[in-house]
Amino acid sequence: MATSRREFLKAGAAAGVMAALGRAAAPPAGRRPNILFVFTDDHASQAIGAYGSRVNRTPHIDRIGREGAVFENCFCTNSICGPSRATVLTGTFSHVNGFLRNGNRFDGSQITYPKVLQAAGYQTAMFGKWHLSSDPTGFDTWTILPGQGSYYNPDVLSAEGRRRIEGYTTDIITDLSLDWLRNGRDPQRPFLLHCWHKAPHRSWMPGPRHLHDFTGDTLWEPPTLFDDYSGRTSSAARQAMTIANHMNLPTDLKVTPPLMTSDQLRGEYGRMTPAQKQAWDEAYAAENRAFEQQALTGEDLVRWKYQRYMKDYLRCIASVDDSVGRLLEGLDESGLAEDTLVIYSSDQGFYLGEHGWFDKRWMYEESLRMPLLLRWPGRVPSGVRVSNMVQNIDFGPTLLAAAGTPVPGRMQGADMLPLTRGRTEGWRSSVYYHYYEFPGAHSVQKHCGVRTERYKLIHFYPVDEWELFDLREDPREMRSVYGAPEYAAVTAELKAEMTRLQQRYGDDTVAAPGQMQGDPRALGFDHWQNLRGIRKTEYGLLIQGDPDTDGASVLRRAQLTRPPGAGVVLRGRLRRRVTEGISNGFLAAAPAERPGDVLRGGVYIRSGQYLIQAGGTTIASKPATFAPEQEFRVALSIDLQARRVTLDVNGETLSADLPETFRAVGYVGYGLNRTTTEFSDLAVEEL
Ligand code: SGN
Ligand code: CA
Repeated sequence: MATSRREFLKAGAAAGVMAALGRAAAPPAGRRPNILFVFTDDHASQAIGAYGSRVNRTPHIDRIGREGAVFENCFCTNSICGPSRATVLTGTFSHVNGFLRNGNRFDGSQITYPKVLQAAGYQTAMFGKWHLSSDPTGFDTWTILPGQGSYYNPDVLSAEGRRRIEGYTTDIITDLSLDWLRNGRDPQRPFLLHCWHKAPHRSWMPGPRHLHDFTGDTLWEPPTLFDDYSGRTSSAARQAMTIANHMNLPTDLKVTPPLMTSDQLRGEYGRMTPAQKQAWDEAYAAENRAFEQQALTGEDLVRWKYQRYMKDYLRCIASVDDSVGRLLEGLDESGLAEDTLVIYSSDQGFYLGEHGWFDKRWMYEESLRMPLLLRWPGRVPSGVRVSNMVQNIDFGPTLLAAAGTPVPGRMQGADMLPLTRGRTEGWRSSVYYHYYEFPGAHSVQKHCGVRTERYKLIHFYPVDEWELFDLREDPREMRSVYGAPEYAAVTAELKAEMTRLQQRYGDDTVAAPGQMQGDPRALGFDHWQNLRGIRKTEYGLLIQGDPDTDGASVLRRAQLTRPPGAGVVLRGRLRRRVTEGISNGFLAAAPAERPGDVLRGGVYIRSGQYLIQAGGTTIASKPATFAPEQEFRVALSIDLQARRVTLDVNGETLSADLPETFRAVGYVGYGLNRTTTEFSDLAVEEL
């Protein structure tokens, strides 16, 4: 049962061999290959024919694998958009390239594989979703979507500025790519062409050609659609990505009476031409009417949402598959196919209802896994399936090795191409993962972990929760065996392996839970995040937040007498403990199912404001002046009937609408950002 000691020793020795593999690749015999890299956003391998999809067909994407290689175990290092892209470009883990979470700004001065190719004489072009905040570097030509971009009639950015292009974005990115391929480049030099799609990202808006695909079908349902998260840590249960509770009807599910005219859709729907709107409304009208009449509840409603979600997601993929078809045909027609390495991948995987979820972020299989198909005629055998574990750190080194260009020593991955010829000697036998974006969209706790062929160990380190999965016995990861005596030896080996990988890759960004002073449990708290310390004082509690991350909170169950109740008023006092730097403090509450979705109100001294925040976003604020030493009397009223939240600090009040998802007070407590604050005891009055 236990992974042998030898496997781990082999993994240790592999480091040197892998580095050699990556760096010693001989320049290819003939011409340097062109590279066409089609990258999508959130395309799960469960929705690709070549990976055994049970829900759709992708003949053109599959063709890449049939004429080349399918990598069955390609894993993301940090399964979220910007970080994955930064890793692909630089061949490094997030802690090395500095892009830890969406919203960071990519440092474009660092070395990337397009820059190396450009310096080696390649023409380089980038079209589509970039999502790294800073402008692309290393490309002769680029046209990108701003931020997440739009599905219809998108604005695009290039070195010349911003413009709007009419049409469906997946088709537009394909057109831009084909146009450059046919007319934009110098045919004498090899090229790198990035065709990086926005699709099939949320909110899954199909293009006009595929609006009616799957209508009337009933798609296969994953067996874990109604997962209740027992058998795993509280971190798994405390997310905000369920189809049941976190998908919204107007934008995600395209249901809102009257049809699509709601405010929430004004952004995307408002961009459409009258003809596009008409096609859109016609596609959804009949099913939406039927849905409204049925008034579904409970599991039936979840099933309906799943079907609608999946159909839209797969319709977006149908356009992506069309795109791949057109690009491959473009290569065939121009006689370039033989000399071109084609790679298809997506920035991470995605949940297609598994565990009841959509979205990604977790180290669990569906989001960890990236699709990866690669065709290089004459150099990669056709129809080969590679089962070795590769990662997105390997993309850059592989493409550079294919071009016969030296791989910069900073890159942490290795050339994957020898694997397609069965040369697997010395390849890694474990992969490392680290996710940082918490608090953040979908409330997935920070975690790091290690995966071997058979096991996966995950550490939700800010809350010191562990999970261990035996993937052979439990491939769906429904039951953590962490702590089971028969897995003690495996656990010890995996922990040692994780430390070894952290040292090897230089990851010192994991905040040791041991750094936390005091025990929130002993003080009656049930949930906390980004906390560094807590202890009792004469005044009440001295609480220290993680100095590197916003959004510390420490909460206890509300235990109200009149559930679900009309609401609460929280009353407490707080005072500054530090006289320098950021200093702040909030009273906080959270819904029962999602203690990570904190609603809080209080003082923020650095910005000179009283604030109400929901999930880290400010929803009401008022300027204030603060004395160096000051005490604040704070009352936070959450009125579930009037749907208002009101803050009173020393008699100054401000208020805002309650976020739509806040339906019952499950937790109450304190919040702060990167500082140490002293709070009095909390009084909770029921409305
Ligand atoms: C948006 C989405 C989230 C998604 C993130 C990150 N919400 O915020 O569901 O997790 O992007 O996606 S949405 O309502 O705006 O669609 S990523 O692919 O860019 O990392
Ligand atoms: Ca993504």
